[in-house]
Formats: sequence, structure tokens, C-alpha cells
Amino acid sequence: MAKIQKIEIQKVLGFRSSETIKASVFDEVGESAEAFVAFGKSEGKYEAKYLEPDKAVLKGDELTKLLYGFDLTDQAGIDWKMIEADGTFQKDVLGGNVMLGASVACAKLAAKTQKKELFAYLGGMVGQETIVYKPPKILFNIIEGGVHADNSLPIQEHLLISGKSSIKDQIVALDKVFDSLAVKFGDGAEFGDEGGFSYRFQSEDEVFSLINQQLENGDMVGIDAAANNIKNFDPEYYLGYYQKLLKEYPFLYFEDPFPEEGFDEYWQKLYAAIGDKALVVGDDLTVTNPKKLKEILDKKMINGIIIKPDQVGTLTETFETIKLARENNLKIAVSHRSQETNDDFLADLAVACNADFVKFGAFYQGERLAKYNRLLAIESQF
Ligand code: 2PG
Ligand code: MG
Repeated sequence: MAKIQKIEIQKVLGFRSSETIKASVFDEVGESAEAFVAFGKSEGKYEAKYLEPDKAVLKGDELTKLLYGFDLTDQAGIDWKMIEADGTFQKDVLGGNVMLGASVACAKLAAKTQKKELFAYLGGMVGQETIVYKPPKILFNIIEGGVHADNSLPIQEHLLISGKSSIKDQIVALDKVFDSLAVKFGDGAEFGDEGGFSYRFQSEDEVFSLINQQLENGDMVGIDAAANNIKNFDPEYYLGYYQKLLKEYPFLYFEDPFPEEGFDEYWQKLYAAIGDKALVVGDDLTVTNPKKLKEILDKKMINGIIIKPDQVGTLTETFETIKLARENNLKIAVSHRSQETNDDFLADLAVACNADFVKFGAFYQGERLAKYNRLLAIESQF
């Protein structure tokens, strides 16, 4: 049984050459695996702390001492050892990015030493012993706004959801729309953080009517409002606007439609009004943390949840959130961060937990492509 011999944290280049970290784990025969850690720009208040890379690199020795000799397949044991050593709700001491890097690198090495596909290995830990492949729906960020784009659109992500089913067919269909908009925008095309267009629209209405013109049979529309970041947020106005969108367009998906704190009644009103027709999805609200999810489960605010392992800082807690979400019939969307790396781990996680959706951005930036390519490679095995 492979055991942890050493953990290393190193600085690497991530999104648009920003610095981030990579964790590497080595076993007693010198086999190794590594995990790159992304981070966000529009963050929830209760996310695990992102330790600056200069400080993070100093944590390798501490983790090696803490985890030396651990059986690599004991994911829960490894993660709980780090959680206890850290001792804070938001991983202030070890850093959520350091812990997640180590956690994912251990899972990758365990899968490798057992000669299992990573998604199959993860599936066993998240309640899917045998993977039944179901292609997730791509939440394709076609037009960007908010803090991810240099324009004045308040809503952060305008998402297109293809009516096709396989990943392969969804990509072809979404690509066609992307190309037709690229031709339309011509030289005026600019891009947001996640590879979607950040063209200077005058209003949100203009965006939705443009997207609507591109829709084919079965296609749907969604948003990530990332409402925490909308200046002078007026909940009455947005509650009305979301209902108008639902009436006018085939709307399926509303992520973070209201800010995470102080607006419960508006989440509840939206869910009561549209909850059976569309999805009200928590991201900053729930931060992939099982404790945060438990706090709101009885409040009837959401019927979907974003899963971003870096928000909580370990795989074990991520799995707990996924299981809790499933038990409570929430739809699951596995999501990247705006400041991504080329790591494709999230594609394996999405298949492992039978995610209903993946949110990996547009196809034209390498850090997003890596995940789509991995999904295609997994899909070709089924
Ligand atoms: C979000 C994410 C990813 P960020 O709000 O859902 O799209 O953005 O990583 O900047 O938090
Ligand atoms: Mg979000």
C-alpha cells in the first residue's frame, strides 16, 4: 500500500501568468502526482483562505511532517489530519489552497498507484462505485460582465446551455454560436476572464435578446449574477427582472441571484416563484461547505449548488457537500474559478459525482480547454 513520503508546495504560473501554487506528493518508491490550485475573483465571504504563494511554499515541510506515512487511499484520514492541524473554519493557518493541493495530489497518486482512472477512483469515494456515465450539461459563459469583464454589465455570466446531449455534440453546437458572435463582433471583440465575450453592451436586455437570436431547439439560458458584487443592488428590481427573464426566454438557471447575506427572503421568493421551472443555485451562498449548506437546507432557498473544491479546501468536505446536496435533491454544477490553471481534475470530479452541469468557461483559453478535453477523453471511454 503506497504511503506518503513527502509533500512539496511550489509557485507556478496560472491564469494569464498570475502566480499560484502546485502541490506534489511522493510515495516511498518515488511515484508522484501533482495538483495545481486555481482561485476566484468574485469570492464568497466564507470561502477557505487563499494563502499567498510566497507563504504557501513554506507549508510543504509542515505537511510532510503531518502526513508522513499516511496510506494514500485514506483520503478522509489525510484530509481530517489537515483540518484538525489547521483548526479554523476558513483554513486560515494552513491555507485552503495548500490543503486542497495536497488533498487532490494524494487522490491522484492513489488512483495512479491503483491503476484506476481518476474519475473511477473518486467515484468510489462519492457514492458511485461503478460509474454510470451521464454527460453533464455545459454552462457555457458566452457573454461576460461584472468583475470578470471590462464593461458595465452588472450580471457576471450569461450562460448558454445546449439542447444536445453528449459533450461532443454540445461542444460543436456551442462552438457554432461562439463563432457566429465572433464574426458579428469582428474587431470589436474583447474577452472576459473566462474566455466569453465582453463586448460593450448598453444593457442586460440587449445581451439576452442577442443570445435569444442564437438559440436552437432545446437550448436554454442561464446566468451567474454573482450578486455579491453588483453595486447598489436592489433586490426588488432583480426579483422582478429574473421573473421577466423567465417569461421571455427559455431560462433554466439562476446562480447567486441575490447576495449571500441579508437577502434570504428574496432567495425564498424567487425559489417559490420559479423553483419548479428553473434552478436557483447557491455559490457564494454555500461555498461548497457542508456546514454552510446545512444552515440553509430547510429554508427553501435553492434547488441547485455549485461545487468548487477550493472554496472549502479538502476533497473530503467537498464529497460531504455533494452527498448532502444529492440527499436533498439539489442539482450539482461542478465549476472552475475565474483565475484557473491547466489542471483538468474538475472534469474527473464532475464524472465521478454524476454532475448535472459543468461550468468551465469558453473554449478559447487553454485553462478552460484542458477540462473540456478531459471530459471528451472520458466520454470516449463510455
Ligand atoms: C463564479 C466564479 C467562476 P470566481 O462566480 O462562479 O465562474 O467566479 O472564480 O471569480 O469566483
Ligand atoms: Mg458563481
